[in-house]
Amino acid sequence: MRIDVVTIFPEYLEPLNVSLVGKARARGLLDVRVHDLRSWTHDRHHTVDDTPYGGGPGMVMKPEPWGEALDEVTASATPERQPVLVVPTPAGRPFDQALAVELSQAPWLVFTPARYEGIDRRVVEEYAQRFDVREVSIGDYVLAGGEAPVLVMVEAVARLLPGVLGNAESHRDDSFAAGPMAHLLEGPIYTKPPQWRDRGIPEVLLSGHHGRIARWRRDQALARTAANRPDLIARCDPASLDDHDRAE
Ligand code: 6GU
Repeated sequence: MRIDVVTIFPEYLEPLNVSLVGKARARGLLDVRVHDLRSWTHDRHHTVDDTPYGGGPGMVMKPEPWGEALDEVTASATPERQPVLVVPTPAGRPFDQALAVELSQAPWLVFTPARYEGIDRRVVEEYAQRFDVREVSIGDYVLAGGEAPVLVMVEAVARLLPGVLGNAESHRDDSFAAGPMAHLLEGPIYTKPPQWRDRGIPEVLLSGHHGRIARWRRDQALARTAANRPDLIARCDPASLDDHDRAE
């Protein structure tokens, strides 16, 4: 997969050199290119913002640098290889695992993280005529810019790409993954030592009884989901939970 990011803070994307995403890049599974929006300005001050029409607080990102940047970055698009433009904005559709899976199936993502109050609306309108454009929010709070959301979305997408995670099974019981545990949060996990500060391991995990372990994990997942995300319980299919018990 190719990923382009156009930003006025290229250094904010440095974490894409680290850990899972950094390794995926080093292994050639992911081609990430970060671009400085100001390189598509032509005035001495590399101006990217201006005051909003109609008044109001803050500044708006000017359309011209974005237009030149996106024209150049997407110049190699073909009917067979179309980029999906991902526009981070608190006014976007909520980012979730289903959207991460969908984006992970695209050959090419272009992210346009904005600062200030956002980008002149005409930019989204213009590129929506040419490409699949997704305005996406990472949650119900306001950040100072879209760069941190890009880090979040790229990591969520990258770990779904073939070959990025060591073990293909690693996705299966993820919180929010599709399948029998869909809509349930993951329960608690344990490792050695078996005693730590007078705290032991739940008996069942030492029993070797896979059926009981699976049922216990499901019960823990349900209890945690009920406590932290009661909204998710309603979306849970009781029959598929029983399938999960039988599958183990
Ligand atoms: Cl994508 N951008 C900004 N600025 N704030 C946000 C967001 C995005 N998602 C949640 N808050």
